[in-house]
Amino acid sequence: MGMNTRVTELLGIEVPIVQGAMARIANASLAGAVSEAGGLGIIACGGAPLAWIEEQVGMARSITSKPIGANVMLMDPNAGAVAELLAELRVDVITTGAGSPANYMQLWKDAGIKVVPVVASSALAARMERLGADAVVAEGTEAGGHIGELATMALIPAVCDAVSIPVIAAGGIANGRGIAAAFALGAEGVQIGTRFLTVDECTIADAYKDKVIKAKDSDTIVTGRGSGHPVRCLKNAFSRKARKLEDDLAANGDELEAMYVGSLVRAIDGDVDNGTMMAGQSAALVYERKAAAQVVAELMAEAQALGALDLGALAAANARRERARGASSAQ
Ligand code: TUI
Repeated sequence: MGMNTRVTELLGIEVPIVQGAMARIANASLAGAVSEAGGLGIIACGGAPLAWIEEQVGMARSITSKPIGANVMLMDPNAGAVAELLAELRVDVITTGAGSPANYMQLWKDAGIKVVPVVASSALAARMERLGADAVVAEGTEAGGHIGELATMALIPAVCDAVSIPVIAAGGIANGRGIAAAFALGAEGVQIGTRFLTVDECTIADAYKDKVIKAKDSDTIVTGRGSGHPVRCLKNAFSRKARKLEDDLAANGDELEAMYVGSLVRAIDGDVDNGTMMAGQSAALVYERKAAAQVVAELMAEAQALGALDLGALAAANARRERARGASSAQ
């Protein structure tokens, strides 16, 4: 099952699959299972108390001796304290989302941590490379949660052409076909969130998992575009109401703000009508509940069966791209 790319080498993992950080969802149970299966599990620190983060990192380390990552949500008012705690805990990898990690990059690098910012444009990817990022996750708008504008199909090759560090593709990938497609676009790894929502080790309520499994391709909605914080989640009474209220933000701002308080946790606890069920468009491709290790094995088997992971061919294609990039920037 093993398959080495610059991403597996950099992160010290066996298969080029990173588990997406899902706020209030991705805990030690999920991250430990994905890492133990050979991918990189990520503990999501967004909105979490420091004591919880420390506890979860410890628990993940008791589940697996393989590398473990953590994610810092940069819009979190507590991001600075989380950044320092993770440096002290010396997690193996830090990914960041929803902003620029410029202020923490040196702290983490000095702690020997691999830094992998999540970006939604080639401009930010190039900035992250200049700041010393070890790799980037390029996340298309198909993803769940807080999203950018560009679709994965256009974003991944643009980011690959803009940087020399390895690119991990995210947004809309939930099976081996998606992995093969991402590699064809130049990525050397994938980040997958939504597919891991329904695995046995993911501790969200069964009702939330059932909604992901039932979702079709048109069953996600983006709220918050008007306020500058677009978030993709499953359609339900709550997200439809939020979208309606957004039509008159000036009049409904306070009501919206009150609605959102605790809405992630409500969904996670099973209130699928009154909570925010973050999920990506790839929810349409999630059909069942099984163990994380089984999902990882299936993803790799399917990607390899597609013949798309011919590493010799991919290395040659990437070298050609790199030469073309050098030639064009020398002009
Ligand atoms: O961060 C994410 N996805 C997230 S964070 C999150 S937590 C949350 N909780 C409640 C309400 C809202 C959010 C849920 N999902 N993905 C990574 C990502 N980062 N996608 C897009 C970006 C991004 C966008 C703009 C990164 C940087 C950026 O601009 C940075 C700059 O300073 O130029």
